[in-house]
Parts: sequence; C-alpha cells; structure tokens
Amino acid sequence: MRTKFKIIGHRLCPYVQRVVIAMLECGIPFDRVDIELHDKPGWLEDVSPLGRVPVLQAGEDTWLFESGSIAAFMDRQSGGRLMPDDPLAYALQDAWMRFADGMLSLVARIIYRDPDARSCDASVQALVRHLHELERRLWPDPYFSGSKFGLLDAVLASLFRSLPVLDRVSKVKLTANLSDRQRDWWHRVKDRRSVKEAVPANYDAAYAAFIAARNSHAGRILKRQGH
Ligand SMILES: N[C@@H](CCC(=O)N[C@@H](CS)C(=O)NCC(=O)O)C(=O)O
Repeated sequence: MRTKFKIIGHRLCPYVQRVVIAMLECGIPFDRVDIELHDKPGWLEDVSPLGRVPVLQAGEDTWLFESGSIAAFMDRQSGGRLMPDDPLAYALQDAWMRFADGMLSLVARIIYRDPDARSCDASVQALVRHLHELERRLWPDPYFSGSKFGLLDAVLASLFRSLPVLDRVSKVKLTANLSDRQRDWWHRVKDRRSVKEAVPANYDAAYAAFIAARNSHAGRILKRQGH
C-alpha cells in the first residue's frame, strides 16, 4: 500500500494553500505538517532543494517540490478534475497560473522587502495593474477555470484572500480595484470547504501578525496598528 501523502507547509503560505485546496478538491487524504519559516527544521534542506514549502512526501524516499508541480500531480492522480483535458485550454490555464504567480511574487515583495511607502505603493499599484489586466482578458464564468472550480481558482483564491490585509499597508486599495465580476467570484469561492480549510479560521489576524513581524514598510505599518 502507498504511504499516505504528507505535505510540509506553513499555515499561511499561498503556495501551500493551492496544494491543500487541490488535494481537498480531489478527495485525496493527506497529513499536513506546518513549520515555522523563521525556525525551519534541519531536515527541510534534505527534502526541498531551496528549503521552501510546500514539499510533498509522495513515497518513503520521494519528495516533490514546487506547488504548481505538486498540484498538477494531484490533479492527474485523481483523474484530472481541476485542469482541462484539451491541450490548448490546459496551456491557457497554466499560463494564467503563472500570471497569478507573478502577483504572488509582488505580494512577497510587499511583505518582506519593500522598505518604504513609495516602493510599497509601487508594488501595490503593480498588483492593481495585474487585476485590471486579468479583468480585461479573463473573467469567471462562473469560475476562472470555466464551468468547474479548477486549479486557477485555487491559486487566485490564495491571492484574493490576502487583499483586505494588504489594503491596510498602502494608500492604494486593492479591494476597491476589484471588478464586480471578480468580487462576485470571490464571494462565491471564499466559503468553499477546500478554500476555507486551507488556512486557519483567524487568517486575517494571523496574516497581519505574520507581516507585522517583518522588517518591511508593511511590517512596520501593521505593527504600529497593533496588527
Ligand atoms: N515557487 C515555489 C515558492 C514557494 C515559496 O516561496 N514558499 C515560501 C513560503 S510562502 C518559503 O518556503 N519561503 C522560505 C524561503 O524561501 O526560505 C512554489 O510554488 O512552491
């Protein structure tokens, strides 16, 4: 019998969320072990080339890294519920997931690196441009993945969830820049069981506290606000 999958993650990480959402959607049983990023266990480097999460234990000595690869593996494992069969439709979804990954990199810049209000606002503004571009080219019908909830929805859910907290660190407001269609989609998706269960119930407070512990402009703002 195959050993049960084990996912090593972090309770708030967006990349971990997409994997957990995919596994829950596909009905694949798994164990989840969350680590602290500031105090990583020594063995993480042995199983994850860059010491990052998520990493999935797929067999006794087989570890898979990169959230996109893990989620795609889970999807194939369960017969392809979350990605289209058609090769072109598949490639398009994949391309939009990479676009969304670019947005997550901007979020990481805001959280960890932007040192002052000017650079933080510039990153938030870049996120707004991405949201507008998404709205111009792809809209949910009723999901971003099409008629069924898919991997692209999982990736965007991990991003949309963070927007209200990010609104607190810049004068540029992300939630005010969502289109009605994007807002309706999030309203529909946020209470989905897989999406809810991918993070702790107190996500907003925990995420704000996580950012407040970083030495960035966003961190200092949230610390000053008492998270
Ligand atoms: N491209 C990777 C990104 C994973 C990633 O950056 N994870 C963060 C947590 S959200 C991490 O492990 N950071 C710790 C580090 O980089 O040392 C993926 O999709 O899995």
